[in-house]
Amino acid sequence: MSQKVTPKITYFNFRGLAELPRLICKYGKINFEDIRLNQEDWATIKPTTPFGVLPLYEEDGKICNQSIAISRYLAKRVGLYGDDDWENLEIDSVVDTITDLRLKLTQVFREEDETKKAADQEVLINETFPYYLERLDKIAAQNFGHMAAKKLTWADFHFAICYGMFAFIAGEDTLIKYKNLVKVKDNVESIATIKNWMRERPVTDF
Ligand SMILES: N[C@@H](CCC(=O)N[C@@H](CS)C(=O)NCC(=O)O)C(=O)O
Repeated sequence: MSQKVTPKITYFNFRGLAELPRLICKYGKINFEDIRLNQEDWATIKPTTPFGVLPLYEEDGKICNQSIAISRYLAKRVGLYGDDDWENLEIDSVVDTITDLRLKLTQVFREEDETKKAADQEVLINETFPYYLERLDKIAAQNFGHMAAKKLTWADFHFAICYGMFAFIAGEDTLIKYKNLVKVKDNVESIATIKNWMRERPVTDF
């Protein structure tokens, strides 16, 4: 990838929404500046950003937000995309579905009313997770341990990152029965560049 200046990924000191573009860069050996803002710096910078949210991706004086769009762009560059439009549709579709599930999880976590939060968490674990994970597991089986296109794509990376969040809420024991999904995660985490990144990245809770 030819680039005049080292690209920058700006986010907070979390894995969060920046981990997918970071992981894709690590996989594709795209050198990038891993900028992690504290709240004070963010308050200063926020009004200068396109939509007042992170992560941001900067390259050659240009800047863009939206973690999934950024990830798709980077995935194309490093060969983590499909071979045709249909494969790309399959990949995008499963990426968005995984994102839907992650959003359901974060909604529960942001709930401030403790009684409602406990009830919502119950539904999440007993209904929402099984509904999504059973279906995603079937997709992973049909794709031989991948989320789409029967090969390694950025959708696998997205799932591998979200797996940690899902396991944190539902418990590792609950997820272990989705054997094909565990395979997707293990596959990604066994890639040498990813293994190295997981070892060297800042340790954060999420
Ligand atoms: N859909 C956006 C969501 C971005 C977003 O909500 N970012 C949050 C952090 S996870 C943020 O910047 N919050 C700080 C703020 O709103 O001041 C994406 O995927 O990039």
